[in-house]
Amino acid sequence: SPVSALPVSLIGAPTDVGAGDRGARLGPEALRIAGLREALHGLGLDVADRGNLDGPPNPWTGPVDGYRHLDEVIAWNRQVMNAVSAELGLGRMPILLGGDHCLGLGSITAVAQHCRAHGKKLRVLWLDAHADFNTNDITPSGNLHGMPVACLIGLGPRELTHLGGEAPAMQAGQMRQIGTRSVDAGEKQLIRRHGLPVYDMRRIGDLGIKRVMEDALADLDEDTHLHVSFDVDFLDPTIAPGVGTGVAGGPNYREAQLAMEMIAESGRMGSLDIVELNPILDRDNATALIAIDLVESLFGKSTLVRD
Ligand code: B3U
Ligand code: MN
Ligand code: MN
Repeated sequence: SPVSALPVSLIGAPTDVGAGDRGARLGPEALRIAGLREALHGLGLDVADRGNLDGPPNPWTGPVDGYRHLDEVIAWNRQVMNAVSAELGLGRMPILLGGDHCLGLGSITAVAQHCRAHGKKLRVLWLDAHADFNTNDITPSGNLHGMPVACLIGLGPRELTHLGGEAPAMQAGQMRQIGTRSVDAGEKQLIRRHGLPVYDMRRIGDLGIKRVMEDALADLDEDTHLHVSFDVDFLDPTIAPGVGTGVAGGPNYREAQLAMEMIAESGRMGSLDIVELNPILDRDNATALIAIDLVESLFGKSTLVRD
């Protein structure tokens, strides 16, 4: 039985303007073909597919001032922010189908605005191999999918930090990063300076995924909106090869599934991103299928024999 009573809305954002590889623009269709809507419907949820947003094509040019495709990233994030806002306004749970992870900025900016307007607390779970906490002076690539977390806490170009009008959209302390294992040198310093809470793979090894998720989900109450930003490269690449920047040493199937089950049991998830799926690099859409399987767990599919 589904944990969420909220109806859900799928929003496709077919772009890879923030990524270093092309192919994440095909993510929304791969998730649809693998049966995302049907899977959620099968859990008893009311699911509407809003189709795909429209935005500029990927110009595939180099970085300017440390940013690749900044204008295009701004345009796509505006579209995403408006679409996510509209669904939240209708009392529905937006599920953003990326697209690369630069879109987490638009999605979470909308969620943070919604929380401010309704006096809700915000907690963001960032499930990702990467911290996505770079800025233009420290990025090794100029790719904006490596920068959305920095933009969310007010570090970045004004058009992105102020996407929702005010900046910052959120505080570092409202986020919990989980599964982190690839962080650039400058990014590490910035994480320390801003006190960004990170449960990296070493910590998952030390404590186990259960303790880590208990910590990351601690002190949620009925006034908390939980946003889950699921970068598919969170998963170990042996089970999820269809991503542009896979990093060895990630959560295995059962660890990821338990994390999702515990999020479902918190009962607080109000919005979700599924990003960085790259079908061009996948085998037989296997990564889309595993992502959907884990999203079912996020929505309450249980492995308990007696529940
Ligand atoms: N930290 C690197 C690599 C990266 C970040 N996010 C992804 N890759 N997917 C960068 O380019 O910022
Ligand atoms: Mn990411
Ligand atoms: Mn990543």
